[in-house]
Amino acid sequence: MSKQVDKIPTNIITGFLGVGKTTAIQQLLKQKPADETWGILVNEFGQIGIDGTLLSAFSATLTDQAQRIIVKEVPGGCLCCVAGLPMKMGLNMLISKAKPDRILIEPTGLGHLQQVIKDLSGEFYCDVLALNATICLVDPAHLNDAKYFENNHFQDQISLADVLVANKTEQLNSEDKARFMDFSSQLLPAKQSVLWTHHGDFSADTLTLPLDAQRRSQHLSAHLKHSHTHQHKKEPLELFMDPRFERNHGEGQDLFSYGWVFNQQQTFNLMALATLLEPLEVIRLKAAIKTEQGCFAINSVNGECDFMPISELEMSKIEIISMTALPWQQLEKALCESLMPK
Ligand SMILES: Nc1nc2c(ncn2[C@@H]2O[C@H](COP(=O)(O)OP(=O)(O)O)[C@@H](O)[C@H]2O)c(=O)[nH]1
Ligand SMILES: [Mg+2]
Repeated sequence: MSKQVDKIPTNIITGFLGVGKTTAIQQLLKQKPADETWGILVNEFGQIGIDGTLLSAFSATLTDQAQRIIVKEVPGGCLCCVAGLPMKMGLNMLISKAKPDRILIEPTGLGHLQQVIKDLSGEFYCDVLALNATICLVDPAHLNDAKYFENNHFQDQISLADVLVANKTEQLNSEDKARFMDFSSQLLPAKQSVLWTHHGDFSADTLTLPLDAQRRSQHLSAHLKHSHTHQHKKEPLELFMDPRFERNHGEGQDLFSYGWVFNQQQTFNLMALATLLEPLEVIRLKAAIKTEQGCFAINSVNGECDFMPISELEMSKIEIISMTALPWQQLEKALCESLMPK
């Protein structure tokens, strides 16, 4: 007699760079039943991977649930470009090692979502995963900002979503609120649900809503029209080596990423690093750092920089995503000058 194997309910949590996807996953993890194991697959545009570190540090604070949260990171490029081997390896490892009761996937804010959905609902995974609603977070203020609104990825994410979540709503003015209401009510086909929240706080019941197969197939055929033309360039920037860190640089989709991973012995001076990073006006900056005052997560979206204490880290990681090429040598020199003297 063949054994019935339950498919693993899986959701993609999507949205543009810095909109609050990782924050939403943290809120969902708080609602995880203590006897369930959840697997989280995170992919980042940059090469070094920080969300995985932050999610693991966060799950360690959830005392009851921590041991049943498994985070797997797939750094380097958008999920569709690494959707081949690295993503499948990451996902397969999650499925086989963690045997999760539920999977949440956070693709980079720039991935070609259609391809990811197609792969996850294709023959390779259809017997293993039950792909549920795709949940897209949007900062309603971005509807009035051409940098976001005219971006293909931003638009794709919204049209492919089954559930739209307006996030960061606590900082909206009434004009932005009205614009979002208007916009979301006119979307066709209509969304299964439109939620209104801040700090990614919505009910985990949303995860059980189904994926709309019709929406998916419409977009898969539309997708054929605009083919996959973007490229990711990975340049190691290995002009000279420094034993204190490794550096990474990536380029693609009109964005530049710069990352540094410092070795375990290096500790930053918190004030010096804050003075360096806070004025940087880049589209996204993420870091997990060791300082003389403890460990911190740094999150900056469009120049708004936020430092949050976190649990112990093995090493410091800093990643910057910019719409223009940055003078990375200068930045790197300043980062090194912000290290505590040995
Ligand atoms: N003001 C405000 N900040 C938020 C909200 N949600 C997330 N953030 C912050 O936005 C930054 C980026 O969030 P993150 O979850 O890392 O975004 P992701 O890049 O989409 O994963 C972090 O500093 C979050 O604390 C919100 O509703 N309001
Ligand atoms: Mg994230």
